[in-house]
Amino acid sequence: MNSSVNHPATVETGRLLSPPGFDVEAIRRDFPILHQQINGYPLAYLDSAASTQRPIQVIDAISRYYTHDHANVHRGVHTLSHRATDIYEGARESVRSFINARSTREIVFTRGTTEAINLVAATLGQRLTAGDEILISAMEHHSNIVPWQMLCERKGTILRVAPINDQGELLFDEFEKLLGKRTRLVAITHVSNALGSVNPVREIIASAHAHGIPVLIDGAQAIAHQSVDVQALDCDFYAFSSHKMCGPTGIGALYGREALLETLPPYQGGGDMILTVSFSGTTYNELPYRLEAGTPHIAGAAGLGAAVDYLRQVGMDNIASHEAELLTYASNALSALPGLQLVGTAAHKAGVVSFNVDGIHPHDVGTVLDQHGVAIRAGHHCAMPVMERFGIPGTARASFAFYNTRAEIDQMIDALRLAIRMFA
Ligand code: 7TS
Repeated sequence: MNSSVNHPATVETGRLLSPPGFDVEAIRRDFPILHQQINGYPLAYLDSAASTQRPIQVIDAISRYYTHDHANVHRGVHTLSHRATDIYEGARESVRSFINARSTREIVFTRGTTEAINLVAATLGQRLTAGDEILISAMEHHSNIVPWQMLCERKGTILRVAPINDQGELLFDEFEKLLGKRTRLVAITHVSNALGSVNPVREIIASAHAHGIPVLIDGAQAIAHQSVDVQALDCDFYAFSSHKMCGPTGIGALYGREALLETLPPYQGGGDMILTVSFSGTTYNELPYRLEAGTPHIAGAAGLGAAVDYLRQVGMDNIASHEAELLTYASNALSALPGLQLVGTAAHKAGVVSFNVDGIHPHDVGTVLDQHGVAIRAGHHCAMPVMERFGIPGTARASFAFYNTRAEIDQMIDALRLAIRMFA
């Protein structure tokens, strides 16, 4: 591993006050994609909430897997199949340890957060009946809304939505009032992708558990930005995507408490999820394989394992403090611009800043920024109910990762000043 992440913080990067032991320039050297010009400007990649970039260690792990080790898993007697199985199961162990799950039986590989939530809706959902309730919040991504709406259509279950305030914070009292006798699951995001709000997930889980209700946490926007300990949280399910944590696309995981996963019926049928098949009946495999039908994304797992190793080397606490610093810097600089409103001003926020500029459509903001090398996302961010709550069609959104710098935020602010002058 040619990692440069263990270097002491000898470089004071711009005016960035990096945490001790954290050298952002050394980290950036691990990310080949960051070193390019876009429209004549250095790329400022401020769209990590949509997808993070990958360090060379992850790219190399995937390339090494396909160059030396590829075969199908869990079935071969030959050497390559054993190697591929070791890599795939090794990644499961890395993920287990990263989130401090008790056992690898609790780590189910999926295509990502979306599939992880759909898996729970399709399996746990089978035993729900008309009138049972699922409780979500008003700040969910479509992935944590639509699977439940589809379940409601199939089963006659009812979707309850805990409201948020004008800052984009969950109204905890209102949430608690909605925990009822028919609530069968709370499904709530750890961090809002559109607003950046960090939910008080420990309190949410404790409160739901006091009523005997299991909790699914959508961890898509949290997993790469703070340390996550599923045992300390005491959650029942935790869903996340590899591509939002420096790993490849097309893979992610569902953590599930083993005792609860054991009660779930199979999700999809096919190879790997069975022990025996005959026309007189089929027996299912043990966890987690029972919930992973078919040939999995083995190369994806190789990359995800490398991504987890990389994040651990950088250190989740370093990542959280560096990003908190960027968030404060960006929020202050944006608030000082004329006609700019921040959308989402929760007291506890992650590295996401959503905003609107008077008289400029968010898509035009995005286009002008792209002309200046700055990548942000514009639109509803797959959270249309959030936009409806704030009475806006969309926002411009900058989102940060540990490889971002203050200089990139300055580049965005300069381009925004220009946009404001252009559209004035
Ligand atoms: N949940 C949250 C909170 C998200 O932010 C996203 C993706 C998902 C679920 C779905 O993840 P997937 O990997 O299964 O697609 N969020 C975003 C975003 O903010 N911009 O692009 C994708």
